[in-house]
Amino acid sequence: MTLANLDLAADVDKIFADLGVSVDRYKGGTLAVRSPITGTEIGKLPEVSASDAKKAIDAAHDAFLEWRLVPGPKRGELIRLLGEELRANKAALGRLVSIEVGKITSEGLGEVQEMIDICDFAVGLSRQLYGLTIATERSEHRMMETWHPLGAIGIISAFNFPVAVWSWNAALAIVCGNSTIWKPSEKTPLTALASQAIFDKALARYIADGGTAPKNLSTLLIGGREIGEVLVDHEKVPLVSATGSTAMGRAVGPKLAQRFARSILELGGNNAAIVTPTADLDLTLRGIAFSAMGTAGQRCTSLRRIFVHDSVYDALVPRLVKAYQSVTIGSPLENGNLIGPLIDKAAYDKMQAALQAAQATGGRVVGGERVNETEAGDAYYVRPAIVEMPAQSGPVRDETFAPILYVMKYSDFDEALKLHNDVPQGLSSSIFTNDMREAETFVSASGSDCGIANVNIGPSGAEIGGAFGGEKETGGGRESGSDAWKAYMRRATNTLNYGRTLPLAQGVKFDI
Ligand code: UN1
Repeated sequence: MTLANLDLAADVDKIFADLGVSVDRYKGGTLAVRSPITGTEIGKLPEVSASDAKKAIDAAHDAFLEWRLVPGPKRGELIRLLGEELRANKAALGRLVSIEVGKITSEGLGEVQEMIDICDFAVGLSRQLYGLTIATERSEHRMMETWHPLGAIGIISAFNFPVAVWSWNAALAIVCGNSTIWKPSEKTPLTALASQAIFDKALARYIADGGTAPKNLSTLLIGGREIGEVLVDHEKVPLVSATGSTAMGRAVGPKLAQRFARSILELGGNNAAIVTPTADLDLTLRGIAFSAMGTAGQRCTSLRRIFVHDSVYDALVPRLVKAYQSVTIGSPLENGNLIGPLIDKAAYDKMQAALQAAQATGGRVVGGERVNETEAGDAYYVRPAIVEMPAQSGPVRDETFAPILYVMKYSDFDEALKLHNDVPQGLSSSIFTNDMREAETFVSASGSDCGIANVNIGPSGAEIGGAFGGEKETGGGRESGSDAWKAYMRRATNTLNYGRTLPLAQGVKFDI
C-alpha cells in the first residue's frame, strides 16, 4: 500500500471506538494532530482553559489527600490492573503510537511493553517503600525514617516517548500515594487520551473489585505551553517531572526552584560511543545502527557521535556507510521498514540546517536527503545521515533531534574519553571494547560523565529497572527504576523515646 492510500483517520476511529472514547473527545476541538506517516490530520482535540486547568489541579490535590490514606499494597493493586489493561490493549495503543509518532510497529509495541514493565515494577514496589532504622546515640530511643506521599505530581512529556514516560512517572507516583496531572506534548495528545482511557478502565475494575479511590486521581490536561506553565506555577504541585529540550528545562527549572518545588528534569542528550581497537565489529555495527538510526534518531538516548580508533576506522566506517545507504525507509506500519518519518517539517528543517553547518565546518555528509516526497508531500522521511567530521566542532556539540551520526577518528584512548565528555549534555554513553581496562575505566569515576554508561551495547533502549536520566544540561533527574521512587515521596526522620528520661543528643545538658 502506498502512503497516499493509507486511511489513518479510520484507524484512529476504530482504536478509540474499541476503547470507548467518544468522537467529540478527539475531533471537533482546536488542537490539530497530524500523523507524521502521511502528514494528514487525524484528530482535533478540545483544549482545557488555564482557569479550568487550575481547578483541575485543585481537584487533583483533593484526590491526593484521600489517596495517601490508602495502604501502599492496595495502591499497587490499581497499578497491577493498569498493567493488565495495557497488556489487553497493547496492539491498539502500540499502533496508535506508530500512527501519532511514526515509530515502526515493533518500537510502538515496545513502548507499550515499557509501560507494562514499569507497572510490574511499581506493583512490587508498593510493598517495598522501605525506610531505614537508624542506630541512635540516645538510650531507650529509636530512630527511623518514613516515606510519605508527596502531593499532586505534575508530568510534562515529550512527543518521542509519548506514553512510556508518562507511565514511568504515573505508575511510581500512584503507588507512592500521589495523584498525577499530565500535560502531554501538543504533538501527541491522542496517545495520551488513549492511555487515560486505559487507566480509567483499570480504575473502574479496581472500584468494582471493592477498592477505594478518589475521583481525579489521574488527570489529563490537553493544551499548549500555557497549560504547562499553569502546572509549573501552581502552589499545590510539589513536584514536576518534565521531559523535553534543554530550553524547556531552563524555563521550567528556575520557576520550580523559585517556589521550592521539586523537579525531575530529563532534557537533551548528545550521546556518544567509543569504538576501540578490540571491539567486536559485527556487534558494534548492529549496536550503532540501532541506536543511531532507530526511531529516526528521535530518542533522547539516540547515538549522535562516535569516536573510532584509527586502527579499526577503515574496517568499520565503510560498512556503516553501506548500512546507512541500504536501510529501509518508509511507512512504519509496513513490516520490513526500519526507519519511519521525522515528526514534522520543523524537525526536517533543523536536520538540514545541522547538516549544512557540519559541511561548513569540514564535515563529509552521506545521506540526509528527503525520500518518499512524491508519495506524501506533507510527510518528512529522510535517509539517515552519517557525517565524517575532522573535529568535534559546530553542530556536533548540539542535540539535533534527527538521525545524524557524526563520526570522528581517534588514536589515544584518554583523548577520546576527554572529547566524549566535552559536550554540554550528559544523558547516555557507550564503549565497544573487549579490553577490560578500557571498559572498567569507561564506567569508573574518571570515565563517562553521563547518567547511563554502557559497554558493548549502544546508548539507547534502556530497560526500566535502572534509574533513567543524566547529568549537566540533561537536567540531573532520575525516573523509572532503582530508587527513583524516592523523588515522589517526602522523607520524615522520626526519633521515638520509649524511656523515662530525656537524654539530649551531642551530650548537651539542659537541666531545669
Ligand atoms: C526518551 O527518549 O525520552 O532508553 C526515553 C531508551 C528508552 C527511553 C527513551 N527506553 O531509549
